[in-house]
Amino acid sequence: MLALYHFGPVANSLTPLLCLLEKGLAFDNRVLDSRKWEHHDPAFRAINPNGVVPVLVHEGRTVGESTVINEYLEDVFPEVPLRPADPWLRAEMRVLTKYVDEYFCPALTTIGAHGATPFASKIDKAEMAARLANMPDEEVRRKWATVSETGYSDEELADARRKLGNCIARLEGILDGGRPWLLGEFYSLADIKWYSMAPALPRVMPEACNPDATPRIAAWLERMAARPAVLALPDYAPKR
Ligand SMILES: N[C@@H](CCC(=O)N[C@@H](CS)C(=O)NCC(=O)O)C(=O)O
Repeated sequence: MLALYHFGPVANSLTPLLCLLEKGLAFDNRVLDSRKWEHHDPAFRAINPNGVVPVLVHEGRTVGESTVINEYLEDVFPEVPLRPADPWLRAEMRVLTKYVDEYFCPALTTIGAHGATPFASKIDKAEMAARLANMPDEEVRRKWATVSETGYSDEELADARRKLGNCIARLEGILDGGRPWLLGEFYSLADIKWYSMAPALPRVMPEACNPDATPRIAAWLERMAARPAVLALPDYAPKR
C-alpha cells in the first residue's frame, strides 16, 4: 500500500503527486493543510520527524525528498516509464531535476514565502514563537522567522528574481527546436519536476515569462496542463 503526505498540487508536493497520477497508481491521499499547521501534528511528526512534506509511505517504510520519491516510484513501479532507458538521457534528466531542487525551488520559495508575510506577521507573537521552537528543519524555521517579522529584504528578493530569470532562460533554451518535452520526445520525471514550479513563472515574472517573450515555455505549459494527470490535480487540493 502507498500513502502520500503532501500539501496539495503545488511545489514539491506536486512532484510525487503527479508521478503517482501519471503512473495510475492507487494511493492513500493524505493531504495536510499547511495553513492549519497540520504538518506539525504529532501524528505526522511520527512519520516525518523533520515536519516537511512530501513523504511517501510504502509498505510501512517512508521515503522523503520529492525527487528521490519519484526515482523510488520509478524503481518499484516501472510500468508507465517516466525515466528514459538511455543512460545519457537519464543523466540529462537528473541534471534537470537537480537544478530545480538546488536552484529554482529555493529562489521561488523566497518569493512565495515573502508573499505569505501579511498572513505570517498577523499570527500572535507568542504562538509564532512556540511554532518556531517546534520546527526541526532549520531552513524552514529561518523562512518562517523571516516572514513573520519583516519579510525578505529588497536585495534578497532581487536576487531570487535574478535566479528565476535564469530559470526562465534555461527552460526556454531546453525547449529550443520545437521539442514537446524537456528530454525531447520522451515525457519524463524532468517535465514533472519543472512543472512543479514553472506554472508560477508567468505570474511571478510576467515581464520575462509570457507567450511573446517565451513562446516555448507557454506552449509546454499548455501541453502539460492538457495531460489527464494534471487535469485530475484539483481533486488533491486541501478542502478549505
Ligand atoms: N527538498 C525537499 C523540500 C521539502 C520542503 O521544504 N517542503 C516544504 C513544502 S514545499 C515544507 O514542508 N515546508 C514546511 C513549512 O513551510 O512549514 C523536497 O524536495 O521534498
